[in-house]
Amino acid sequence: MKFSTRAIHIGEEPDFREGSSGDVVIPIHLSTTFARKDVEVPTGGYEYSRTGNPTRFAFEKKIASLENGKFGLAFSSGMAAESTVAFSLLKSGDHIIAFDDLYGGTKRLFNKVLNNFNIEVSYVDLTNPSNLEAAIKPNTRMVWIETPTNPLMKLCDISEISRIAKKYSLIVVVDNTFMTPYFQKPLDLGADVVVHSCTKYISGHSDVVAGAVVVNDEEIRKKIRFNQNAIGAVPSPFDCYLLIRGLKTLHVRMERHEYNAKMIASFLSSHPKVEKVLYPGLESHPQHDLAKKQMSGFGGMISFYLKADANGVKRFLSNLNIFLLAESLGGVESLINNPSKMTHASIPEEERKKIGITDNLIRISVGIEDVEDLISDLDNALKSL
Ligand code: P1T
Repeated sequence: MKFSTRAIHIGEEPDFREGSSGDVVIPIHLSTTFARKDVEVPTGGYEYSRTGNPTRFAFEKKIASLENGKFGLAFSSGMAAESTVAFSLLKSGDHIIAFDDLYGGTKRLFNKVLNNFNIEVSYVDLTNPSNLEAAIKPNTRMVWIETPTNPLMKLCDISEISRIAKKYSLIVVVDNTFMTPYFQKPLDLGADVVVHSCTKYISGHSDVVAGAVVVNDEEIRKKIRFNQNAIGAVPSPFDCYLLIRGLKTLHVRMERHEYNAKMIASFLSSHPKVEKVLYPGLESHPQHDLAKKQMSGFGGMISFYLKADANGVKRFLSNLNIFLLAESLGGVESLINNPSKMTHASIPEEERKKIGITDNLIRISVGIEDVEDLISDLDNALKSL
């Protein structure tokens, strides 16, 4: 089955057995526990809802299928997914090589949580894969990347990074939140673990906080699965229902996010008040060729530098009517964010400046509204500068 057919049907095959109702949509199994007739045999394999829940399993099956992976695991947030991956696959004394541009919360997890467990991180510019080899130490165990990165839209070559990592038995984790499996499939390119903030495009409507992990390797699955239950950061059955519902329209939404983003990126590129636009779909993006090679689309996220000082940035943001000034991304509504003050404020100023997260950097999550309305909203606000 192709992507959109799987998005709609996998995990929700109707149950036609005697006494079943043949639901087309998986029920929301609210029961926290599952009764059994035999003390040794859990009914249908279910014991307790943190350990396993039919609605959650349906979501896990669907997201795994869409990532072309064998196993899916759901979590109560993207950060819960990331923490569980780190605590399952690393131990005290280990070293991570991470892309130097990552979601601020991921850097906070690395710098302020994992460091307390003696897990070390080096931030490396992995736009050039040979920088990976140079950063490997005897205790390096993991490579952690986002591509494109949040918020600078930098790419790294997943196949090449995975090829190098394999030589040194390093686990490659790819945060695929920005692209979603519709536009990029890291496992097919050689990565070991895919993580998602499902709060974004996977759910797609800004109404659920959740995360997911997809893997192919049984040993890796076992470790993460153990801690999914042991740590217990699982999503509720209702959240799983929303995630399933979101995935069914992922392909349609992503096409429209991208269509709108391409138009907006091109509008911004030629605007005199915009210094530079960062969008992998633009030929001016330094890694446009890599984007075409490893992604099947360019997505709905755009960052750009305004030609403005702090007051100008404030004026621009407060003159928007449709774009909402808010953290997060990937919903049907367009959002705008000033990373240095919002999503990436937890990164020390010096480090932010070093990599290019300056105060005039703006990130937009292009929604699926009418693109003419979105462009005229931006145009109006730019006129205030
Ligand atoms: O918010 P949560 O579901 O816990 O996911 C964290 C996360 C992980 N990875 C990426 C690439 C992310 O962008 C995020 C969350 N990001 C935002 C809230 C944001 O506005 O960038």
